[in-house]
Amino acid sequence: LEGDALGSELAFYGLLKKLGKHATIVNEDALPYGYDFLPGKENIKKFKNNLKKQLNFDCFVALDCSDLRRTGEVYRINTDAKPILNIDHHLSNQWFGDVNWVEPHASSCSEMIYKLYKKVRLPLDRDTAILLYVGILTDTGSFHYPNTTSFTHKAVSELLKYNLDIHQIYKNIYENIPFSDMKLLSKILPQIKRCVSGKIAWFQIGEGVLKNKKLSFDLTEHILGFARAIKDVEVVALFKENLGVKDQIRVNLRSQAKVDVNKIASFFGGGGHRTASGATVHGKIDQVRRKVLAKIRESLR
Ligand SMILES: [Mn+2]
Repeated sequence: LEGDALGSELAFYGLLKKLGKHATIVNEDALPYGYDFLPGKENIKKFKNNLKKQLNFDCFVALDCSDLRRTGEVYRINTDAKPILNIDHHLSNQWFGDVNWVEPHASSCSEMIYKLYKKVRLPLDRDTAILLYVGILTDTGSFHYPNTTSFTHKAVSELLKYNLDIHQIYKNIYENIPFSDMKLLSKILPQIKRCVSGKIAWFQIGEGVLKNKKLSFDLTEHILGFARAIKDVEVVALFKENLGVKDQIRVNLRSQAKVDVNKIASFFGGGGHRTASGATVHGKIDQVRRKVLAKIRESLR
C-alpha cells in the first residue's frame, strides 16, 4: 500500500460522495509512515473480520490492485459475491472484475481517477488535488519514470492551480526518514553485490539485519533507487526475509526501461509494472535469490 493506492482510493471516495453515494474504504494495512497528511485519511477503515457483517454494499471496488489477493484479506468482505469493479493500471492486471477498467499506459491509478472527474464533469477541490498529486508523484518517481506522459503533466498542471504545497508534500513522503532508519540504510548499502558485468545489482537482507526493526516502504525504495543509479546497472533486485513468516522471501525488482521485470515477477507468482515489480516467493533466501538472478540473467541476453 503506497501513495497511489491511498491517493486514488481517497479521491474516488470523494467522487462517490459528491455523487451522493455511500462508500466505505477498507484497507488491510494501517496508513504507512509519511502519509499522515493525506486529507480524508480518517475515512479509511482497517480490515477486521467483523466488517463482513457490518457492511452492506452493492458493489466492491478495487483500486490500484493487479490481483484480488493484493487486497490481502479485504476481498473477503465481499461474502455475497457482489459485482466487482476493477480500476487499475498494472500491466499484470488479472481482469478479475465484472467490470474492468485497466489502463496499463496510465502513469497511475490516480491519473485515471483524474480522468474520471473530467468524464463525469465534477469539479476538483484542493483536497482532491492533493490526493491525486500524491498518487501521480509517487508512481512516476517524481515525474522521471518512463510512464510519465504529456497527459500526466497536463493533469498535474491543473492540480497545481489549487495552491498545493508541493515542497511540503515531497518532504513528507521522501525527506522524512527517521534517523534510525537512515543508520540502518547505511548498514545495508555496503552489502550491495553485482553480477553480469555490473548489469545486475542486488541486496540480500536477512532476518538478522532487521532484528526488531521494521523496514519501512520508503527505506526499500531508497535502497532500490540507490542501486538503480549506478552506472551500467540494468536491473536491481532486493531479497528480504519476511519477518514472521518462515521461508517466505519478498523480492522487489526495478529496471531501466530495457528489461521487463513484470515478466520476471509474474514467473514467480507476482507482478507489477515493466520497470517496477515484486513477488513473494516460498523458499530459502539463497535458493530464491539464485533462481531469480538466473531468470534476470536470461532476460539480459
Ligand atoms: Mn499505482
